[in-house]
Amino acid sequence: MSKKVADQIAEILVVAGVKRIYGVVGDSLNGITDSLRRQEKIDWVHVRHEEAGAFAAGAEAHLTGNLAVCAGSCGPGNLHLINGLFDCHRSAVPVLAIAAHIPTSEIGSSYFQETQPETLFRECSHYCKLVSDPDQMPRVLEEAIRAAVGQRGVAVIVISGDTALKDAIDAPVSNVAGLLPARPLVRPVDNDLDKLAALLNASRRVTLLCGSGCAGAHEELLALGSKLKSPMVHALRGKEHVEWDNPFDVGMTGLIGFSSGYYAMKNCDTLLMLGTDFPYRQFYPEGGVHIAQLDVRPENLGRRAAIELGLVGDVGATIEALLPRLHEKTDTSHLDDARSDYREARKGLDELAKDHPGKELIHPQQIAKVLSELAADDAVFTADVGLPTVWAARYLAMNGKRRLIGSFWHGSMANAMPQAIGAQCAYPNRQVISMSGDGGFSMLMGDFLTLAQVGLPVKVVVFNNSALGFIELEQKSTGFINTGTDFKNPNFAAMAEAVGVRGIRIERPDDVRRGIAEALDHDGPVLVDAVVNRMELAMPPKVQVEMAKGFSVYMLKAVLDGRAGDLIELARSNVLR
Ligand SMILES: Cc1cc2nc3c(=O)[nH]c(=O)nc-3n(C[C@H](O)[C@H](O)[C@H](O)COP(=O)(O)OP(=O)(O)OC[C@H]3O[C@@H](n4cnc5c(N)ncnc54)[C@H](O)[C@@H]3O)c2cc1C
Ligand SMILES: Cc1ncc(C[n+]2csc(CCOP(=O)(O)OP(=O)(O)O)c2C)c(N)n1
Ligand SMILES: [Mg+2]
Repeated sequence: MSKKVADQIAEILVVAGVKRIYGVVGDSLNGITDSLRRQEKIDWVHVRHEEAGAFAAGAEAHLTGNLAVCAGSCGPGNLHLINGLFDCHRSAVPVLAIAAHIPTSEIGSSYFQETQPETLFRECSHYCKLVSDPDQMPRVLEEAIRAAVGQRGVAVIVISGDTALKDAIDAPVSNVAGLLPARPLVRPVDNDLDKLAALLNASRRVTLLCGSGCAGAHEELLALGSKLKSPMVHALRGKEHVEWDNPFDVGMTGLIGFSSGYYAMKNCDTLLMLGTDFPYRQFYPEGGVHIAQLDVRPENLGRRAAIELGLVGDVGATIEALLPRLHEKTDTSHLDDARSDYREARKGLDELAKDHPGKELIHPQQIAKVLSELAADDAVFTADVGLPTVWAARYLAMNGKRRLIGSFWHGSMANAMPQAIGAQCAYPNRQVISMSGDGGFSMLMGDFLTLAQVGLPVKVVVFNNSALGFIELEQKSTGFINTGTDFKNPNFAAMAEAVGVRGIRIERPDDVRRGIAEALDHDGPVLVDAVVNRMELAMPPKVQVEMAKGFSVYMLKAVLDGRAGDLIELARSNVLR
């Protein structure tokens, strides 16, 4: 049999190191899935919903740093990919989507299932091209792969089923080095490093704001902190890379962050942003504070706060070149103050996670804390958007081996379990824990069946508060009457058992540790149905009124903090106007 375009696609993906494709089959994809079947080198991971496939691919790409692939059949099949692909693209992880298309001869005739994939995927990709002739191959697929890997994000190839079944042209396929050139090492020029050093040397209280761009630069970060005696605040996506074994870490800042993070940034005279795109402008210091920013992407400089110095470079390489230019500071008072604020904030949060004997209600914080205590050293955690993100950010202890993934930019519900599927496929022997909301879990619940079908030992912990809790809290705190937030949930543990997955229901604080230990020890997929307190008063302490102006989420903090006085003040300035 002559080589088909579909075979060529499969071959190129093997060269690119692709191990599996997540998707749902369809006639327009049959040529490709059949090539994979014959080739026996790439697994087809049969998910129940294409969105779950895209989330799974994104998680695999996030964890491994390598290209991951998902696919959908024409029309609705590839439309279902879109939300997950937005997440991958916003998270800047290299994912290729194969969007199968209607028959070539029918394009443009409002045919059955017709959409315009090149338009639809444009917004969530760096590259989106139609393959309509075998002569375009292998070039188009190779370009797509280089775009996804090089620019970090999504690339889409659109291909009709009939094109995939045409004879391939006899063209050479790139080797790995040609297909996947290594990332360059970028460093600011000496003059810029001198300017940054002069600014830091002249400052008394330097704070570092560190994001995911600090991955792989832990040692350099610590050396910088030590020389400058500077506290380090992390952004959520920086947590897994910055927080651990770090005597300079003073917690996260932001809506769901720690007050110590906020104050360390407010009380500095120079803020140095390292590999972060932390989005919430209200949390940046104002007036009189110098801000410098280092990022590999020039377009990300200065878009969150007014900076006076922007440098393009890699965090690790730049710190290395910067260190010899810095004078060692001796005054530790700024760091000491921030560390002491951090200890206070940590103490308050840990108090909320305690199991008080005789109490009936389980605090969701207790679940998260016990998960952190009992999980494996190299566990992968995924957390749903909503309150599970809050619990993950506050209670999971990172250690340089553990990983944490969420939908932190796109902010989509239902991300955690599908991401856990991708994590477990990529790392079959690691413990993978999905911290799911009951809303998030039930939104893509069909793919719970994938755990049993594919044999993925994911531990799904459902924070069952019978509500869209995050939004309910927002509604309550901003003066809305709760609407559309409650759930009539089944017993999720019994439901799990009915589909062949171990189910453990936890209803009392005394049972939390035992239930979670049993789940983590189980040799296969498990669902923990953790019945937790619906109205959890859990926002960070000591949020100042001035932060809240025009920003309703802060009212939430005032309510949850029990500071009625502040609330009235906030209501006056925000709602009663
Ligand atoms: C419900 C909810 C609540 C949230 N609340 C908060 C909150 O309170 N606080 C919070 O922090 N986040 C919060 N987030 C997440 C938030 O939206 C952002 O996603 C997060 O703050 C971004 O973290 P980051 O700066 O590390 O981001 P990234 O986007 O990962 O930023 C990394 C930056 O580093 C650059 N970079 C990459 N590699 C390098 C390198 N080698 N050298 C130099 N630069 C590099 C990139 O170009 C990018 O600009 C929340 C999300 C959700 C869903
Ligand atoms: C797809 C999608 N729909 C709606 C929202 C708005 N939203 C954000 S969090 C949330 C509630 C999540 O509820 P659940 O998963 O039960 O978690 P909880 O906050 O209750 O712990 C909603 C509706 C969203 N972010 N994504
Ligand atoms: Mg809920």
